[in-house]
Amino acid sequence: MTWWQRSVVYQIYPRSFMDSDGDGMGDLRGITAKLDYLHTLGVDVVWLCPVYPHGGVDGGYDITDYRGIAPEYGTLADWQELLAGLHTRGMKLVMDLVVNHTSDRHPWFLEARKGVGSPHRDYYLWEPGRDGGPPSNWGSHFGGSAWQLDPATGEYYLHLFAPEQPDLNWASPTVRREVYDLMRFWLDLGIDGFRMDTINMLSKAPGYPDTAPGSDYAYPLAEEHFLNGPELLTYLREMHAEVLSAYDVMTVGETPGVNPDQAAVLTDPQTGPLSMVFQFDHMALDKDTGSARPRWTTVPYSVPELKAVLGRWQTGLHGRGWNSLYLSNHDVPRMVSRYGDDGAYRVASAKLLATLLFTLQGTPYVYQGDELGVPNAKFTSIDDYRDVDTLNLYREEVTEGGRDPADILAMIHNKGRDNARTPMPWNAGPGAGFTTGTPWIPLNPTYADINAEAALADPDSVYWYYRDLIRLRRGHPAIVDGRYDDLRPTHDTLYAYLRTHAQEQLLVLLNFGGAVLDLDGVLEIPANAELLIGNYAAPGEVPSGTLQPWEARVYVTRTVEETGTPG
Ligand code: TEU
Repeated sequence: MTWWQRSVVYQIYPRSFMDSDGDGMGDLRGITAKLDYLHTLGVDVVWLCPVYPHGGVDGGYDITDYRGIAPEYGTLADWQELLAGLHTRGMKLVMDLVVNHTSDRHPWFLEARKGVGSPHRDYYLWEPGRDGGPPSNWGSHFGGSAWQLDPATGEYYLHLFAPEQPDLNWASPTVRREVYDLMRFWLDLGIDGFRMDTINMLSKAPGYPDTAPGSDYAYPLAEEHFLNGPELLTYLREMHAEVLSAYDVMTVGETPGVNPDQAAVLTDPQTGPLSMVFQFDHMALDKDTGSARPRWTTVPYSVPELKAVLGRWQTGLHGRGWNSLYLSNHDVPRMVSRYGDDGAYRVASAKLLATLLFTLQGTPYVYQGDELGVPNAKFTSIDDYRDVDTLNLYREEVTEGGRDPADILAMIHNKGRDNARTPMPWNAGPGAGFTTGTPWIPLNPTYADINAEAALADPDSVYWYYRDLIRLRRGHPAIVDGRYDDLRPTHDTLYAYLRTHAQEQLLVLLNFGGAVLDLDGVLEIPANAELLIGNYAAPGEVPSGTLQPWEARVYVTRTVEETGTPG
């Protein structure tokens, strides 16, 4: 097993983590000031979302300078201090690599748009229009056409995200060399890896064929024409050979729409260009796929389906590749609101979800604030939102489409990206201890009750449970390396699985939902089972045969010493 297979990663969204200078925005010195908080939690790696100079359109994912630090975050010296602070504590740093697109204010694009003869022209993807409109019907992730007319030349450029995020032309060897150079820049400064933004969108289908409409919208997302495209593996293998193979680093590719077989190729221990992927199958469980905008809809998810999806990934990659484990990030709602119960069972369900994350095979990712059980923000006024994706939805549906604002706000309450982007609640004081100024986005309304100071003072908090789970994971090879077997795949609320390794076997029991579950006739807990951790019962205790609402338990049921034979 490699260090990154044994690691737990903590994701920092820098503008919302900690503000050290009172401008209302998180910054690097703020993060450095909180490293002991992370060290106590026990995480091994920090993934830092983009801190580079940017165009201000997509929370830093529209980069104008790949080798710099945005002024609101500090300086390169501040960044080096952060890196040193992590390394001194035995932690590592993973940076965000956003190279499917740049900002339209990146010098490459400013040059490219000067004219069809510009030496930088082919850094981007330009096409003539068709019948007085865009070259194809591809839609952007953030709404509208994925093609933007450049009036100066009469050509369109492709942007899979906002118009201010033009896609790079990966077919150009010059572009690829530029990317490899900037990767070496950070690697040579001593970072420990990259999280690669939308990395399986690099290779687009030749000719940009139209996609089937599938909905009322004029510009559907043409995923089949840009996810896992024909040259993707060639590019990633080249990147690995030219750059990554020279460093002991981890890489995690953000890869929507991959299946376990494709992920196994990407992360094969011998030949895979990446360490692991972020797959999205479990992110689709609560979508109404039949609707016009599935991504913005919410239907109750089914526990058997959750088990089927996670199980397919557990068995599909076992021994063949490596997966990440996550239930939230800066793009999706808070996990306790989405998969748990952020009302009466907020603490219990946050702990249950963590138990799931930390006992499956893969590298777990903790998104900032989830270790406190922070729920969705659910702002009641559209003025409180900042995310381009959310504001575009509101404009298209309410301002232009005439729909009831209440309906659209309900969608945003469930699925808006700003739910997870509110400032870290450090304490109950002004600015939640995040800032002495005015935060760039309002605080989560729950901060007076749900904050780090309160969690640290409460031995039963979600935070300490996370710390215990991280320790547990470290001490049990069955969690990192063991086989996974789902014991009751079709049960409606019980998620019960074994993790089996040569030296031991663990049994995990998770009661999804607010109902008490009598295990009699459902599943027998072996007589020798020893409780390692639980969100109701304490280690060593003999708990009852009944699971409380959102109860989670992890047992060890066999060790080599007991059976004498490795299994
Ligand atoms: O996200 C891209 C991505 O694939 C998903 O987040 C998806 O596009 C989105 O949820 C809509 O379906 C990455 C970053 O994580 C995100 O913050 C950026 O906005 C985006 O890329 C563009 O860089």
